[in-house]
Amino acid sequence: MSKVYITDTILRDAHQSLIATRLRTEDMLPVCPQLDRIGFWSLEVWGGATFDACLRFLKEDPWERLCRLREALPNTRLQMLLRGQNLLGYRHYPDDVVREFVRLAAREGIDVFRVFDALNDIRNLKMALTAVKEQGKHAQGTICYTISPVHTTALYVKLASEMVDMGADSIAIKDMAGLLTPHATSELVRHLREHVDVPLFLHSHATAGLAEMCQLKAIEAGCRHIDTALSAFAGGTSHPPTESMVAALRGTEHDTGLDLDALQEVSAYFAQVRRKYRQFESEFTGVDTRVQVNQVPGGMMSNLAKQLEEQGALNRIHEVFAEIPRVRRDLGYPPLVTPTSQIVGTQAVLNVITGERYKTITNEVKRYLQGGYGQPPAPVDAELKRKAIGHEAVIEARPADLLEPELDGLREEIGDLAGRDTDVMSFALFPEIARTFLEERREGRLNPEPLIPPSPIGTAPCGERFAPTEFKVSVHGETYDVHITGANIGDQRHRRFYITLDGVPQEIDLEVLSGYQREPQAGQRPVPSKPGDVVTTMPGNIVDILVKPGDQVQAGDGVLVTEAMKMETQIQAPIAGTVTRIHVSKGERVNPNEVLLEIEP
Ligand code: PYR
Repeated sequence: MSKVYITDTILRDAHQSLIATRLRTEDMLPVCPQLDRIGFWSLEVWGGATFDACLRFLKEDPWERLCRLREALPNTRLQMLLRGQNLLGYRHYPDDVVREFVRLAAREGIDVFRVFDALNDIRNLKMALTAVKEQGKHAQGTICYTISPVHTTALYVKLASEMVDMGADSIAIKDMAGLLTPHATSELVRHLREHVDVPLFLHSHATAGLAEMCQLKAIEAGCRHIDTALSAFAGGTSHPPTESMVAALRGTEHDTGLDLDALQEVSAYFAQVRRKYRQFESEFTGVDTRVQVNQVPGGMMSNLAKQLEEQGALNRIHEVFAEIPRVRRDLGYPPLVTPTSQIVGTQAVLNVITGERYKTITNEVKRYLQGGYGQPPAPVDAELKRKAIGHEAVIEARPADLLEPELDGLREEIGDLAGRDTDVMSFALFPEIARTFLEERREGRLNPEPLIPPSPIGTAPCGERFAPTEFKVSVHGETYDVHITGANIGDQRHRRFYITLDGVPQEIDLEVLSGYQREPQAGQRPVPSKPGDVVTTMPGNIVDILVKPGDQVQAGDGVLVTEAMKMETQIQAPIAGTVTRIHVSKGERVNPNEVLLEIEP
């Protein structure tokens, strides 16, 4: 017998891939006793984007989630996805933060740490893998699978061998976009088995409709561990259905031994639960074979659609799909996975909507070109590099070697607001979001974004009346299907509406200007009219203001930093002169076609 073992992703990657990471702990806990009896090799329950989503949207303490899952699943290994030196964020953290994070995650219940680096730069895995071993937990090294002229089977074998030398207890093949084909899987698994002597795990998203075939081929080639998702949250940008793989292997030498009836019962529970989250369903999460051509992973497609829609440029999405492989080539073929998927995707959007490639270059692309994320897999485009960072020296060292320890300073900075060591860690990972979370928690006003009740319109109990929530809206000759899926009345003046626009989830923030007693306000920002008016190309938030009134600037000097879709862009002075007026403050929302700052020649 060569039994196959299942890691089910229902509590992490499956909902991250299908409903924007919104599954709440309250919907996980009731079914945990049944999940715990199934006999999975592990359950992936934590990490990836769940930490950010808990703090940002669900207003849950991610550490408390882990602790409660640990209690509810005493007999099952709990697994997490860790982005190497990026932990669960989008930048490199210093080693003291990485080590402490792993210690806390192990203490709170994680048994298996799957550790990856978006560039497959194994220097970025070393600290995390070492820290996992220090805690006596299972350290899984990860190959991010992609296709390019430099990504060969030999390279993957070399990476895997180096990870094993670093102490990895197993190796995962992470096919985040669903690029593997059955033949390529066979070959890769066969070579890895020949050269590395630890268990192999296959994690392949079903985006291209090939993942079940790849899993079967992997199993035939000697892989004994596959990632699946209970069928209620399977398929498309998620994973192959657990029940289908269990059925496919039943009665063979690879029988998983799992009880199909029990699996189906748990899956039925999740099918009901999924209805509650329908506002987060997206038309971009089904099977999409385009990924085999453009390599854009499913999760990234919906992000791109959102970015473009904010620009009123959704009709240009195909130009962006074509631009992504070009940006990826310019950047030396990084695999597209957090954070490189956001880095490449946002730059491709900018290249399309500004009408000129690299007219605006995000800070993350600059940092990437400076070596701030590690070594790109292949040489980057020399002209782009010159344009983005001039003759600045490129970091050759492991990026985190240049980072000073942060933890003591952060502990002091957050002070009493952190009730426990895990709060300090949340603050270390996401300073702004965690601070807001901790303040709201202290003030007893943690409000998760609302879910609309599942009852369809018109079936409300007698006497209740609902305002209409579905519309066709025509603007400038374009017609859109708008569905209001939820609302959050923050205070009298600020309201947030959750809608879908042609099926894509969106948020709208409204400030009520009439019928409301307003504080006296500064005037609205002016419309640009002169060469020294500084504007943004993308809607976003002000992260930093680099100048003050009276400062002298040269054309090209950075004056503001904005953030859109988690990527920062430095806005430069269009002319040389004196900064005369600043119309923004940190944290404010800004849009194109308004003056953020004025420079007089
Ligand atoms: C994450 O980093 O969140 C992935 O799922 C790859």
